[in-house]
Amino acid sequence: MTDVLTLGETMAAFRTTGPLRLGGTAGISVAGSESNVAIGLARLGHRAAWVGVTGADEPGELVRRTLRAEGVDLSWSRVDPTAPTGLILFENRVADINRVTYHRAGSAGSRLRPADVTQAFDAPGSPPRLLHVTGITCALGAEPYEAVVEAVRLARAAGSTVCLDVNHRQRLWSVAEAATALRPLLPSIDLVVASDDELAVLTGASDPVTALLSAGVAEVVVKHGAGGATSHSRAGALHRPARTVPVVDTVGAGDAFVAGLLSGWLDGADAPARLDRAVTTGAFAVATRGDWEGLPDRAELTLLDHEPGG
Ligand code: CKP
Ligand code: MG
Repeated sequence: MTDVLTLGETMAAFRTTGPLRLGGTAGISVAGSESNVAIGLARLGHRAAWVGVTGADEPGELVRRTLRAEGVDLSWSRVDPTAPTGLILFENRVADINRVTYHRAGSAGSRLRPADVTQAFDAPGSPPRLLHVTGITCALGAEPYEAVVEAVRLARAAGSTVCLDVNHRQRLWSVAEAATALRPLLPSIDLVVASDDELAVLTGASDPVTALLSAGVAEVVVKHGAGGATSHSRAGALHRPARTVPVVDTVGAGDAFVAGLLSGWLDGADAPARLDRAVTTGAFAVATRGDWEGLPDRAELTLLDHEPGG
C-alpha cells in the first residue's frame, strides 16, 4: 500500500558556485518539489510514490535513477521519448542566495496527464493514505492541471486525505492565474500548507485562515520562514519557532517541512508533534546544500536536539 502519492515535474538540476557565464564546474543533481517531498518521506520509512514524466535522455535517467535509489516508487511514472527532461539552474550568487532559472517549457514533465493518475488509483491494493499536490504542477499547463484535478477527485472518492502546498512560482504563472486554478480545489483539500504571502492566492478574505477553515479545510499550516510556522484548525492555533541552524541553502526547505508534517500525520502524531517534525526536517534542508540531499532518516531526526559539542 502506498502511504503518499504525489505528482509533478522533476528536473535535472545544475548548481554552480558563481555566475554560469564565468564557466567552471557545476554539481549535478535533481530537483522537483513533489519528488523532494517523496524523498523526505521515503527517508523516514514511508512508502511514497511519485507520478511524473521524464524524457528518454540522460537527465531523465538521472531523475529516475535518483528517485529509485532514494526508495521512491516510480510504478506510475513514465518516459516520453518525444520531449526533453526539464532542467533547472541554480547559480550561487552570494551567501545562501541562488539565481534560479528554469529550462522546462515544452518538457516531458509538462506532458503529465489525467490518465497517469487514474492508473495509480486503479492499481490493486488500497488507495494511498495521503495525496500531496502543489501549485507548481498546476502551473505546468492545462493537462498537468487536469491531472491534479483528477487526482484530487479520485483521492476524495477513495477516502484519501488531500494536502495542497500552494508553492506559488511567479515565473510560471501570476497570482490571478493561480487563484483561478487553485480556489476550486479547496472544497476537496484537508490540509493546506502555505507561506504567509501565499495565502492570498487561496482567498481574497481579510482573514484568510478563518476563511479557509470555514470553507472546510481541516488544517491550515502557515510558514513564516525564519519565524517558524503556525498550524490553525478548529481546535485553535499552535506555533513553533524555526530551529536555529546555520543557513546554507533555503531551496527545498518548504518541501522538507511538508515531508516532516506528512510523516507525523502518517505516524498518527498529534498536531504539536507534527509541527515539531516539520520544523525539524525544514531545518535539515536549510542547513545543508541541495534541495533534498540533507534530509534526515528516522535515526537522524533527533540530531539537532543536541547542542553543538554537547
Ligand atoms: O518550496 P521549496 O523551496 O521547498 O521548493 C523547491 C523546489 O520544484 C525545487 O526543487 C524546484 O525544482 C521546484 O521547487 C520548482 O519547480 O521551483
Ligand atoms: Mg515551497
